[in-house]
Amino acid sequence: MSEKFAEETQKLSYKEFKKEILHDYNIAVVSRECSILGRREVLTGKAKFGIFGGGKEVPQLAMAKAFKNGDWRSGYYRDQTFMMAIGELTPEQFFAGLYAHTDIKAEPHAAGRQMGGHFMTHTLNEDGSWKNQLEQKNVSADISPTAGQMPRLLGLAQASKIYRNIDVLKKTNSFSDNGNEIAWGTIGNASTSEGHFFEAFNAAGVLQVPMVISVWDDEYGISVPAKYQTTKENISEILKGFQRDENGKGYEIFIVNGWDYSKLIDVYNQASTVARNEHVPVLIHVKELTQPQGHSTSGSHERYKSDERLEWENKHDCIGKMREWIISIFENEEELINIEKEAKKEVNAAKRTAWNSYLHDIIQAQKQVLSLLEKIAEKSKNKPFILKLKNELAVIKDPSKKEIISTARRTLRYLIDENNAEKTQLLHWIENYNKEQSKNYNTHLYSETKNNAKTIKEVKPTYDENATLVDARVLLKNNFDSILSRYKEVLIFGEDVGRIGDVNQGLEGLQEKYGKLRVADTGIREATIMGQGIGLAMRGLRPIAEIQYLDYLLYGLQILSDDLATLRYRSAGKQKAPLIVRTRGHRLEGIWHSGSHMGAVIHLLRGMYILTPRNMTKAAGFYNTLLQSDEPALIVENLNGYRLKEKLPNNIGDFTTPIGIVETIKEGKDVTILSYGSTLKIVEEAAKELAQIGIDAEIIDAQTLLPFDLNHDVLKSIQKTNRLVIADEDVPGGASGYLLNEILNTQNAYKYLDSKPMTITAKSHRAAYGTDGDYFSKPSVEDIFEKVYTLMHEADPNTYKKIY
Ligand SMILES: Cc1ncc(C[n+]2csc(CCOP(=O)(O)OP(=O)(O)O)c2C)c(N)n1
Ligand SMILES: [Mg+2]
Repeated sequence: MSEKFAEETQKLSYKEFKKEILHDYNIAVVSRECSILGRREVLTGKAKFGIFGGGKEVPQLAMAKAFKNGDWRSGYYRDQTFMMAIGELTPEQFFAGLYAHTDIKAEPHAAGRQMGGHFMTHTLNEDGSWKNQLEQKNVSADISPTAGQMPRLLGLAQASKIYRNIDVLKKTNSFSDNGNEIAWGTIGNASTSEGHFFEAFNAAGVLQVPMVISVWDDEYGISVPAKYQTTKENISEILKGFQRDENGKGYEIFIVNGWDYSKLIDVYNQASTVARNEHVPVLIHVKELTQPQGHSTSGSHERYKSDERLEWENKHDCIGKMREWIISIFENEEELINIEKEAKKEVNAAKRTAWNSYLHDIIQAQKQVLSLLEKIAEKSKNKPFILKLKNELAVIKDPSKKEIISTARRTLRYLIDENNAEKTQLLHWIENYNKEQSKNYNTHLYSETKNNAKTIKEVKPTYDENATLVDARVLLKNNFDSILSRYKEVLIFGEDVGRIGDVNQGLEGLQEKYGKLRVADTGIREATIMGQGIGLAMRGLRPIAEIQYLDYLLYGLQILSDDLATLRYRSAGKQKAPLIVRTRGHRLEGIWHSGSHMGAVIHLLRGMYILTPRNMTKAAGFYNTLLQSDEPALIVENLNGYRLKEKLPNNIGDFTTPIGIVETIKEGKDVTILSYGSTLKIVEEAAKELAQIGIDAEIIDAQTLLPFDLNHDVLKSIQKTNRLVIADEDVPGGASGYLLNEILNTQNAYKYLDSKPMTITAKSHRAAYGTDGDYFSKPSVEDIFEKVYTLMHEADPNTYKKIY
């Protein structure tokens, strides 16, 4: 027993001491039994896939002891024992997760939307408002991409620093008690090979935030051993240079074996004290862990581990070692045998209860369909066929929803020319079942609460009679100034955002006014700038995180796509992170300054709003709208718009730009041209030239790509002009393809078209550098003029003679 642990335990009576250890042992063996039975459930076909925490139980007991109310975890799929130890996972819930039970009461970790082993706690009430995070243990919803938990972890930890150091936020709130909360991260040894790990690790050292990272080291990443993963096969060894010392701030680093229960408790205690009190980040390298059942249910580890390794793992199993240690102090094995026996019984019973509960409603549905089919068959001329379907469904002992509804739908094919009450009943059943399941599987991509951004009403900008024309960046800056003074929880950060007030001076002077924490420079590290935003937003702050140019969004895109954009969905509406991502793009020439991969962006970021304001007044309005809502969004400002003149509104900070509403910026009767962002300037110029030869184009600004045109105003325009052109700078089939699909398929505008719908896009190529490179890569005024003219020529060759 280590000294520190002995000291701590002296404070407890012998009885209490023993009770606590046996309690922990019990959690560990219950957790292990869950892993063992869980694997069996998958192999016998009751669940699709299993990934478990076997072999990592003991360090998680220690982490749970140091984890306090208000703290946060951002971890990965091995942490079932931790979840059990903090009281947030029962064996029954464990199996409900494995079966993908869609009732959130039975499966509170993802309501069946994620594979088992992905955990969370609820941070939102039913109405979408925040719960008091100080009264609970907080677990940010897990994601599967390895190291994807790291960027968010940084933000969760930084929130404590913000709450501790910004006076106006210190008042009692439900997120932080003077910044005393730790963000605890867990990651597998192999996942530390990812860039996200190193980026977040460095950033936390720079920021000095209370983040404790545990590396669960079992020397493998699926089948690939440490020698292919980590230099010197040792993550703490190579991170030694981060150790804080007289030369500068850095990390506290601990190394401990994962089977050493008492030492682990010491280490986690020390880590907790350092991180909580001093806001120093900590690395705990937990070594000598094992994976007794292999990586997951999709394979067995005997395929890639040597006999020696397997034997070593057997000897070093952390529960086995803990057991030996307990026997060495209490000299009594019987209690342990009893705990083990009871655990088996308990887990077996929990498994059965969870399965029955999961199946209950499904069996009801099966019975309903069987009875409907029986009645229908009696009346149908296709009786034998329907009875065959019925019988096939009847013999399925543990049916899936898919098997039931698919049988019901296939039956309809035998009833095509039959009409009776029974058929109507079946149709109703199918409709209702689809609706019910849609609630289970297809909800909460966006906020379904009253704070939904789409409900924020438009407030138009208003102007003094003699309103001044200003550089648009001044308008934006004045609006950010207003935002920072109205919303104390707003923080703006990114590369060059602080000292110089961003590369286009949209924040000029605001760091001086609001301080280095609220308007902050960051390192060049887009993935963790996004992660910072996500974590801060989860803890009640309102970050505006900047990606310097749209071209570099790709570095942060993975984390936005996998984490932020899925958060509400994967948590079934129980977590949110209302992060605003600010960037600028379009019309700087060259491969990396062409910035128009909007198609890629909208497809990867379903779950966020994608807003493309055509000027800074519109952009400012979007910020104002979003801050009144609780949803995440990306705003793409026009890079060439900051020096253009715009009229300064007199209601800065108050006016809003609505989400999902297009704007007609020029009325016309001959052709509808839809565009967005900076391409609109080119479209407007082309429209002027077209007007000179008698073609009257209607120009519509899409304004928001996700969601697009909720009122179907483009359809109304097409009903008038009967012609559609979509113009943008993306590749063919990119954002213009998406818009075309929305208009033709969702709005059904094809009925009103007299000409083939046309898209005018950049070439199906890469964009070249410079003015001329741009001209020959992207749509020009001439391109738009000629293409629209050709469209009109095809429709009316007498009026519009062939141009060339
Ligand atoms: C980005 C990404 N790449 C690959 C995978 C597939 N994958 C899942 S787990 C895993 C190995 C992780 O090993 P480690 O981090 O050591 O954790 P362990 O499973 O050993 O606890 C891999 C490659 C993934 N989930 N995400
Ligand atoms: Mg590993």
